[in-house]
Amino acid sequence: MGWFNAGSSVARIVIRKSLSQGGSYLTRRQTMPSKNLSSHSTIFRVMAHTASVLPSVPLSGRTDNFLDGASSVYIEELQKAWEADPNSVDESWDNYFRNFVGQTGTSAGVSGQTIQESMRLLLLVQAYQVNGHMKANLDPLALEEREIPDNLDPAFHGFTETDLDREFFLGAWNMPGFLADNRPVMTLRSILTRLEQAYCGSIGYEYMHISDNDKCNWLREKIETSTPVAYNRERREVFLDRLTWSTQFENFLATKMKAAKRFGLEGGETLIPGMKEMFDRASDLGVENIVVGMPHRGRLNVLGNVFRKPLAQIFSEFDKNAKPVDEVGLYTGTGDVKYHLGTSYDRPTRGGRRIHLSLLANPSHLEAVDPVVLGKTRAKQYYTNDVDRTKNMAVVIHGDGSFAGQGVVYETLHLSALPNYTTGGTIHIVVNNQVAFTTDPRSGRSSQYCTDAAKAFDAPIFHVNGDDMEAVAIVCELAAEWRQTFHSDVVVDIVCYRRFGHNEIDEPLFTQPKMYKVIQKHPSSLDIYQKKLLESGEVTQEDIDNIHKKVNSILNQEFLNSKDCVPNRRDWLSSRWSGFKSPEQLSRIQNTGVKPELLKEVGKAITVFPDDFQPHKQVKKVYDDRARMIETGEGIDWALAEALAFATLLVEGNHVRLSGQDVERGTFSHRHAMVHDQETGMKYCPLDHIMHGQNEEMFTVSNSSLSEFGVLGFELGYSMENPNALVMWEAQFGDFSNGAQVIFDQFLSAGEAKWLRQNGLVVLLPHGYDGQGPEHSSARLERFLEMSDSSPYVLPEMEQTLKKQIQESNWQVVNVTTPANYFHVLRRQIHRDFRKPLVVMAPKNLLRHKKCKSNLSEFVDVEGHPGFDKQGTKFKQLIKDENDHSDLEEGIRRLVLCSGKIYYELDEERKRVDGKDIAICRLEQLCSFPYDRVQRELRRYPNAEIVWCQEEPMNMGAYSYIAPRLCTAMKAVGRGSWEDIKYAGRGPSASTATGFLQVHKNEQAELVQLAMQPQPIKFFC
Ligand SMILES: Cc1ncc(C[n+]2csc(CCOP(=O)(O)OP(=O)(O)O)c2C)c(N)n1
Ligand SMILES: [Mg+2]
Repeated sequence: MGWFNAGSSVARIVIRKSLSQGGSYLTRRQTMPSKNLSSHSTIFRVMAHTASVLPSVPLSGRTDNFLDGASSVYIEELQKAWEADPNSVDESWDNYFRNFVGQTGTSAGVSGQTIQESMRLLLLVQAYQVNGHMKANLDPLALEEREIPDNLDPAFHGFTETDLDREFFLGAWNMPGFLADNRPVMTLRSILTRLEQAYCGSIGYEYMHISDNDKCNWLREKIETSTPVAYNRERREVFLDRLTWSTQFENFLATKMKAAKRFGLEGGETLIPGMKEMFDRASDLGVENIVVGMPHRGRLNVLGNVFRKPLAQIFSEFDKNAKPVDEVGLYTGTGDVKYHLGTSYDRPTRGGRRIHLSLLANPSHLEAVDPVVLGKTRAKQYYTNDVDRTKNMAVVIHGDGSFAGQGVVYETLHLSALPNYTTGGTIHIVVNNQVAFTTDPRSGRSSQYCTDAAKAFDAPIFHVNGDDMEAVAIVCELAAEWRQTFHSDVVVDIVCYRRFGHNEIDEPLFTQPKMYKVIQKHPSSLDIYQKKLLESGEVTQEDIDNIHKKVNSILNQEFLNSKDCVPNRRDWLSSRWSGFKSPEQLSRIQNTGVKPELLKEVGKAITVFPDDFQPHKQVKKVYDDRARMIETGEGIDWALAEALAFATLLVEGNHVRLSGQDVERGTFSHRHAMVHDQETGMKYCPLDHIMHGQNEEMFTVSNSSLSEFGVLGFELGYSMENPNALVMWEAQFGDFSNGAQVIFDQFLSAGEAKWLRQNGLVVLLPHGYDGQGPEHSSARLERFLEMSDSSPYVLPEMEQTLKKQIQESNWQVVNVTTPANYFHVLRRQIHRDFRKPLVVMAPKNLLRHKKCKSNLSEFVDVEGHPGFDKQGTKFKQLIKDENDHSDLEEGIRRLVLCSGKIYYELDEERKRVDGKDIAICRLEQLCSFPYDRVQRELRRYPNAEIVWCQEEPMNMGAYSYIAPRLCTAMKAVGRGSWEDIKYAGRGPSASTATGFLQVHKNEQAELVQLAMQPQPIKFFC
């Protein structure tokens, strides 16, 4: 075995010389070329000690732990001190000297061992623990050029060939693994053999970055075990069978569907048996549910072989003409390509249990599904009362390019240990085929490994040669054990290759000629494994042939069956969602008001603190004011309306969760859902105390990490699990929500159409022009409206008993202007028989606006009560003019339609100019467009000039969305057409808003005055 680097002796002499001369860290760096060493190598720290630390602290004062100490002079002085008084040194040194001195007399073989040699030996062992992975045999193609760190060379530590058969005393250390063996005396050769076996075989363990000693020791014990894992014949046959399935599945598709894109797993086939081992082991350790997210690569293989999606169904999806038969009356959506679809399956495990697997549907956007997987897992944990998070686990599969490159990976990892987001550890599997489309790792990442981001989170990383079937199984099992033991993230990096191009019709030789010449000659992992088992005599060629025959015959049979396969899209409801209506099934509109007694009761509960609790004075006042609002039934503000919506939903048995940056207090200091005792710092959440014995998590309000993509994705996943939960994400300002654009575009707006999965997530996006500049004004309302899937030119069915307008749209967008309406729109999310995402343009200055108040009566659902109208108390899609106009008002000369907080400014201006002949109506719901309500107002004011007023620039806000719809509504009631819609608002602009407060004020005043001006309004402002 080549332990000593070629030519190392010369280099080492140079290094040793500079060492003895006390060379500095910097000079050493110049002599050692590997850029990766500085962070890993302990030896550098040792050298630094040599130069600078040594003389500064008297020995008696040192408390160094054994493994931190270094220089020979230091150790000799330490030994003298120990000899004089064993208690004068750290316990670890005491152990060391005790063992060392105790042994020298008894073993002739070690009698010549100096303390320095002992130290160097230990540093050599430690070098392997830290850097052994750099020498591990990870690349099946053996093309990877990695510099082996110098400190893995015994010569670096002063040993020579002649030392190989000398015996050394290692000591008996209080540390599991290699040093804990009851073999304190070993030759250097056997020490090196053991180290190489443990750290430089087909598995490269990266774990020494973990700061927790117990975790390191746990791993060390597994890695440095003197009895490496050896699978028995039975297990090996299972691996062989599974690997054959994985391999033949791709081969079969390659021959049957030559030109089809499937993003095959060829080159990484051991993923499948590896995953199965992982899942079986996890099940043995108590896991009952696994939520999986994965990209395109090998997805069909995973679907067929791990999730047992019927193979016939998978094959049928390759048929170009395959399209779900038009199932009359059934919503079929727009569909998605086969390698994006999700599924779920109850899988029997090796241990005789069952494990429920769910694979989430995902878009092409690599890694976007990661936080969604975590959110869904967390919700499962809530609903199964999985307090220690050992029953529900997340597994996310990645590509090497995307794991290294996509920021959402980091954002997701960052959720892993946050109390309200942790799932007790995610297992990450990287199918590291050493290429991303046509990009080599050298151009695709700046780090040594594609997995380096995970090191920041103290996750162990197991790099494994994907050609070594059993090594893959070992690390997959180990990952499951780690997760169940430490409840934290772990990464399995399967280093493999991609046998063909990025997809099957791509030519890889264009860009990776060298690599693909090697690949062409490279045997498959199945070939390698078969050969190994044949050589070991554990299986015969006949056994192998039989497995192949069995697999091929099933594949062929399923292929024949696929011809009669009818795609079934009706599985859009999982069990917890049964009873919910699909878009073509009419859902009855329900009242969302509540009984007055209930309001008073919960109102009291959420406005008191425990006797000894001392909130901040101003917060106390906020709560006292809320108590007064409840008491008097007047002046209910935004925050209280929201709290009442939460409280009443909780009392009705629903789970409520609000997350986002600073949501506990509220960015605008209005919510104060979590209150802090000013003396003790203890936190108190009134909404946790509405019912006796209320589960604390039933209402969750949680500040999140500073991530939009990650956190919105998480909440989306959370809301997918159970429909009886009001799940909300609030952006700090709506402006920042575009950091999560992929979630809006790929999941929220299109998820139901693509994957037939309903979702009731609420997104609160503070929006409104208050002169705070371009990045604190606009939540980009126009984008949400533009993504609405309703036709602007077709009037939907508006008859109350047939109305399915909202059900048929992809999402709802509202810009609500009263606390009561906010209360109702939140409650409406739950009080209906379907689920639909809700985007709320949330206010900022309305939170404290003196006119933006509601009376408790508007929340109440009692006939005869002031808020009660014909259909009861519910969300108002349009709020009529506040002056009590009759059904026909011929004297009104202008009808101003608007949405959001501009209403209050318009109303003020109207008062100022005494514009009694102007009506102002608020479109509280923009999408779905309330045609019926708008037409009612058009009829009410037959002579009015029709104006759309907004504060956003003309190319933004709701104008482009409203104009054609308003036009359709007008035409249908004979009230004119496009040119009869007047616009009062800002002109087009590249930037969302001005950065100059005075300019803002002028613009705002101008547009409000324009809307209220006595003379008719021209079309263009
Ligand atoms: C966010 C995003 N950007 C770009 C793409 C286009 N794309 C599809 S696959 C791919 C390469 C992925 O490489 P890697 O993560 O290593 O996975 P592999 O295909 O090698 O398994 C790219 C760039 C994408 N799907 N998603
Ligand atoms: Mg790749």
